Amino acid sequence: MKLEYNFEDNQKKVAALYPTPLMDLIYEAHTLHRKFHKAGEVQASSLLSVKTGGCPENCSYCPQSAHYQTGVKKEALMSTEQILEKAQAAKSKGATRFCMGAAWRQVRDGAEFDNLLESVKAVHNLDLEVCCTLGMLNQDQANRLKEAGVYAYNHNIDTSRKHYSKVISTRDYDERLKTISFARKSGMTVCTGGILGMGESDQDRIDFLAQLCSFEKDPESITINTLVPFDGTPLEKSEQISVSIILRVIAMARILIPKAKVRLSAGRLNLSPAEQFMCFFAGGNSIFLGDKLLTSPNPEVEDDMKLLQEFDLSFEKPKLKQKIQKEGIPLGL
Ligand code: SAM
Ligand code: DTB
Ligand code: SF4
Repeated sequence: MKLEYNFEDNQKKVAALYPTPLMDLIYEAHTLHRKFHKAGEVQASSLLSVKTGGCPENCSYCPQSAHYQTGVKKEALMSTEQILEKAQAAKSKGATRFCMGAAWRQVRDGAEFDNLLESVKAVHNLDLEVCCTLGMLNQDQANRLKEAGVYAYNHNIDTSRKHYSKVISTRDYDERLKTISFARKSGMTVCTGGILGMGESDQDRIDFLAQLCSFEKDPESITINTLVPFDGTPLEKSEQISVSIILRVIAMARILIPKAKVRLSAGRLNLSPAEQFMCFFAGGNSIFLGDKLLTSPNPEVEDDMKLLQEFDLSFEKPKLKQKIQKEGIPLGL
């Protein structure tokens, strides 16, 4: 199974671009952004942890790993009714995409997965774009998720191949790439990305970006998290990553994969409104809306509304199907 395409060439290309002065890099990124996206428009996704804590993996950043004492309680998989209630609330606040996350190493066939597939169908029927992040999958599981109505599968490569083994030892990089390839083959769109601020070097960030553009087909969505350090995890004492690095990586992602949504994910609470605005200027065009990510806090919805208003930004409109249901078939269709 071929997992990488032209990685070495991409690595050279990315290494040549990476040192570009930030002013020029962001100018180039913003110019491309305008070609493929509406400037100033931000997609709002909502995130829900449908199965929290007790994960057997040892990801050094993660509060949900059973290997660390972080105070996150292990909870059972949420029921379809519970999930639907949250999805409805997210939709009423303006979210167009609903992402369900599970603290699983991998999906296992059986009653839990069957229940989750029912939840996916129900959220899909609300006409929200359904995204799932459930750990590793095989091809059959990916196909079943697609059939149930999952639009996007999120599975992060997190960092460079070299740095990955320093952060996680219970699985390897190629297992990540394999799941991404199964998701792609099933017809789901792919959302992948990583975390900045885990002690990686510039070369690691170059390799990470090169990996993001070495899939058979470019991901439709790139998620850029900055580390939220949790007490009890091996990365608890990590230093906050600088805004210039966040901007550089976002701008590079926009240039390398111009059509993708670039999501400013975990870590927004550490960025001022002006810094977030710069991230949107540099190529970011999606956020998680709602005061909680999976287990950690995220800006209050009212604060995000203020941010949008203050900086003349707007949320991406619901898809046409949603508009038709609400307003009837528009003239000319
Ligand atoms: N268990 C599944 C998996 O690992 O693919 C899905 C859930 S997992 C929490 C989803 C992603 O959240 C991880 O791949 C990682 O990139 C991100 N994440 C987890 N903890 C984080 C933290 N403390 N700071 C920033 N991002 C984090
Ligand atoms: C992603 O890249 N970031 C989101 C989403 N995909 C699932 C998760 C962020 C989690 C931050 C830590 C927490 O809240 O537990
Ligand atoms: Fe488990 Fe995902 Fe957290 Fe890793 S990142 S410990 S796989 S929940």
